[in-house]
Amino acid sequence: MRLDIARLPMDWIITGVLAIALMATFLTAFNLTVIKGGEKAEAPAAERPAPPAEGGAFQIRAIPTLKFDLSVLEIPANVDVTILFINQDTGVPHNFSAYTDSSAKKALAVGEICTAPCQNSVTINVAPGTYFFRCDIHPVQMTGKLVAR
Ligand SMILES: [Cu+2]
Repeated sequence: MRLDIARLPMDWIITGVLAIALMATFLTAFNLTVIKGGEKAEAPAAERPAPPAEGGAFQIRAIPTLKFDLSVLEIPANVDVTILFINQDTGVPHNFSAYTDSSAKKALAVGEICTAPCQNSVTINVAPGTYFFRCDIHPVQMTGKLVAR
């Protein structure tokens, strides 16, 4: 009788230890999966520049590779317009500059060149019309129309 009683808790202990070991294995595997998943999910977010401070801002992005996200940027005419330039073409320097036309001889605004991830802004005020914008570093690949109405 005593032996049986002494044996029963030993079985529980062994069972308990095995159960804990098994749970620990699962929890470790689960935690690793969660951490890996979290890293994967958060990596792009960390690379993403902060959103514009105020809503309704005019913005244009440089995106991979050597592209603007817009080929036409429409803005209101005869008011100060702030254009936020967001460079998301990681590791590549770009800027946003606006000119009266595609000869790019007369600048309306020349944005600061920055290497992604980065952002800056320019302010312009133009009469209604169709103008030209480009990245001054990549004047062949990165161009578009600036339309003021
Ligand atoms: Cu560029």
